[in-house]
Amino acid sequence: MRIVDAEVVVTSPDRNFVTLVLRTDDGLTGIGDGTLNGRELAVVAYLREHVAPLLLGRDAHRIEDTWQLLYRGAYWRRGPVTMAAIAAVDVALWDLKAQAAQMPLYQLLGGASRTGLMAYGHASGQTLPELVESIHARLEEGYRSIRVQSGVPGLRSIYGISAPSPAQPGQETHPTQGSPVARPAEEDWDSRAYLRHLPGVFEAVRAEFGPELPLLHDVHHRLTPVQAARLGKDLEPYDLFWLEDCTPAENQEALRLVRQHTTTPLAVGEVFNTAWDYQTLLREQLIDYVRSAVTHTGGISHLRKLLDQAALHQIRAGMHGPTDISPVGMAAQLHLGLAIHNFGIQEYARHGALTDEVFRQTSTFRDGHLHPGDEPGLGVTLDLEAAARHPYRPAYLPVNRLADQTVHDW
Ligand code: GCO
Ligand code: MG
Repeated sequence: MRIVDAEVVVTSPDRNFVTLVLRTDDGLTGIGDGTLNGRELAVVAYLREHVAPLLLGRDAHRIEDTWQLLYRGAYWRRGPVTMAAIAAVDVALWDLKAQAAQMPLYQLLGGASRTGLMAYGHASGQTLPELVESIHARLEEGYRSIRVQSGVPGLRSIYGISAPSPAQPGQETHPTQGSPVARPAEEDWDSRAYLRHLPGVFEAVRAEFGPELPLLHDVHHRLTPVQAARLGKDLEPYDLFWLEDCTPAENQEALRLVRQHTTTPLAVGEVFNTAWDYQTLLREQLIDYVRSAVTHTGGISHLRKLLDQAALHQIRAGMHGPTDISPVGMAAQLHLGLAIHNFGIQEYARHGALTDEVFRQTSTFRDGHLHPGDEPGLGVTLDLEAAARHPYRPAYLPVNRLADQTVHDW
């Protein structure tokens, strides 16, 4: 099974996606997601210019060897662009191998460890009644676990929610794209106002929905360790499933302080891209859930190693799954999550109808649980004609500022 073609497809049905398409001499096509929200074209160039030429003529069965070749062979290690590009290759190779074996991919990863993957959806509201309505809407869609994000009095936006802010056209022209330069939307932030407001939100949500419903919350890297410790303590009465990214996680040691002060479970790592980023967190048992996505962590091969290491510490997978993970990346993590023992929960934000036209999927969502389906491979096909109808659109993630205009973590 030799690789004869490596094509990088950029499409923007509801948002931008980068997909690697590998074709083999025996007529199979495998796909992998390399989408890096807001920096998509960096991965495209990395794949097209530096990776695709190395793949031509290689044996597509040699997944681990290809991974090591791309990782060690580059000399320069880690980083979101490199690891997203390697992920796209890795997932496309697993897709090919599973198609060649005529098995759904989860069978090659050890077979199913459960009947389906518990998924959580996003609810948010500027005010409490809007939030309650949003939770009801998710429950009606079939979700059985909910991430709760709330507006904060005095702040303009509900922070950290996944809908991309529309690009703000600037005056200048982009040097290579010829179109007006896109500008990131600006949001505002006040940690003290947030810390005062949030416990009351969870108190009201628990009063409305009762003790059973698993509730999650994402702090989006905004607090200092001591602030995060206080928030974790304040939220203990409301029994959160997890508190996510309470501090900027690249400072792994910060989680020690948080951990010493609260029993609220902690989830970290959507912005990490290798297992090495978790060494202190795992060894010292500072977190409860690993947030890494297949797409941002070097693919199934590398994330599997990280999750197996996490399993030794009773730390479970809570893989990142907003809409910037494409249906291809999501399918990869559904197969992985079905197979591993230490699966915890899967984030699941539904894509729009246009995305579903471009990426045909076999996965199902029933009674709060996802399943990747039983077609050979990943179970996702990319419709190249549909993809071509939606060209790349420049877009940035928002940036965030304090009242005095200091840039803060978004
Ligand atoms: C989440 C995330 C996302 C990110 C997004 C950035 O937990 O779902 O925080 O919503 O903001 O992936 O691209
Ligand atoms: Mg998050």
